[in-house]
Amino acid sequence: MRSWSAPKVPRLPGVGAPLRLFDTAAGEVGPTQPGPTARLYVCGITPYDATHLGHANTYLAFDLVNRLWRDAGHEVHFTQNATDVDDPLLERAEQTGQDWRELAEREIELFRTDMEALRILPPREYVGVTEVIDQVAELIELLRDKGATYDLDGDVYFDVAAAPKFGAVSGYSEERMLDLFGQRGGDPDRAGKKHPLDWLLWRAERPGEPSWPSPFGQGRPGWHIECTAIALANLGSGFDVAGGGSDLIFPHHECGAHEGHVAGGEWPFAKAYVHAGMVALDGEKMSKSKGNLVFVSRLRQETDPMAIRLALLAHHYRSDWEWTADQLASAEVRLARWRSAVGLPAGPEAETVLAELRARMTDDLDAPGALAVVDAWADRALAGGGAEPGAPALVRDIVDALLGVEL
Ligand code: 5CA
Ligand code: ZN
Repeated sequence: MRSWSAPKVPRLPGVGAPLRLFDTAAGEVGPTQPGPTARLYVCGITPYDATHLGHANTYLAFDLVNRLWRDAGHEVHFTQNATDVDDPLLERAEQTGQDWRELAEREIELFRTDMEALRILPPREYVGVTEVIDQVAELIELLRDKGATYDLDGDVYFDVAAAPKFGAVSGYSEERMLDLFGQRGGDPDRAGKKHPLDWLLWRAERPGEPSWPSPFGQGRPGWHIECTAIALANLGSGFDVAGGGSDLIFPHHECGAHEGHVAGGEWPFAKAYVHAGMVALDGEKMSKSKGNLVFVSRLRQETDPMAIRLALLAHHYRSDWEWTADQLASAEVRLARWRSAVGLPAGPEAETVLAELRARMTDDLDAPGALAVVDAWADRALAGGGAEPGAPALVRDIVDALLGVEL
């Protein structure tokens, strides 16, 4: 599919430090160690509703990863999927009497415009699952050849017994896994399964549902295998970061890691599993299924997208937090102050701003710390401190390149 257009990223003097990130599988912050090309996979939307602030927060986090890697001198190969056929999409289309393809296409297009407005760097490959059904089926065949699957009434399951390291990504107890599996699209109670946590790879055609031919008969892919197939095809096994919100830790990233391991023979499938926190509204996680949403496209009608970006940056990417309207008001004030400061003919020297921002951001993306650094510079500049003529322009570039905020 078409990706979206890329904002320009200014080049900064010098080179940033290696990026350190919290890896869920390791349970600690450690250095990312990409080669010349850093490889990033970020799970995309299920396009049955518009982009909300929770999505935006997650994609912003990985946009920062992308920017910090570039600043450290890497090229970044970034791939993203869109889950353009899945139960929730089909259910929504059915409820509202729309064609599921049209619904998906419309929401994906809106997502692109939201991502562009928020200055999220686009993936090199933006792949809809329906574009790669054959690739997904081939991967399932490979898993079948390795003895990792079984058939249940025409559906194909991954046999969790074929994944000796199961649990290694999430670190969750079996009880917690069972609980989350049921809540997040799994079917722990289906009769006939060998183990409650075995997950669906291929779903045989049901009446009224879209389906494609495959070696296992007409049907459609299960959820986790799509990301494994798309990541493998574009990035290969052993890529640097697999990312998404923390609701994807289990089962999605856990299951995907073992599919990739069995298929590619390499462990770990991704060198680091990185997760953004959940954004809530009125005390509950923002989610399309609950409907407690603040849409990016709606907020964009009343404010500058850079204020939205700044409002999100005020939270550490790993924390869970709740959206309130006053956060946007504070972000608007900050944006106006920063714009005034970089519009001055001179200001306090900016090399230390660059060094401090790099230090904050490469330390597990401490965006709130980075905002404080720029705030302090802007305060000094607006108070008439400093006489460096090049400083305002350099701060403008730093904030653009590392935080993605255009002043
Ligand atoms: N299509 C799958 C991934 S393959 C999916 O989870 N789609 S989604 O539309 O439900 O979510 C898209 C991304 O936004 C995921 O990374 C998810 O973890 C993240 N996300 C969803 N809700 C929130 C939220 N309230 N706060 C933060 N991130 C969220
Ligand atoms: Zn995914």
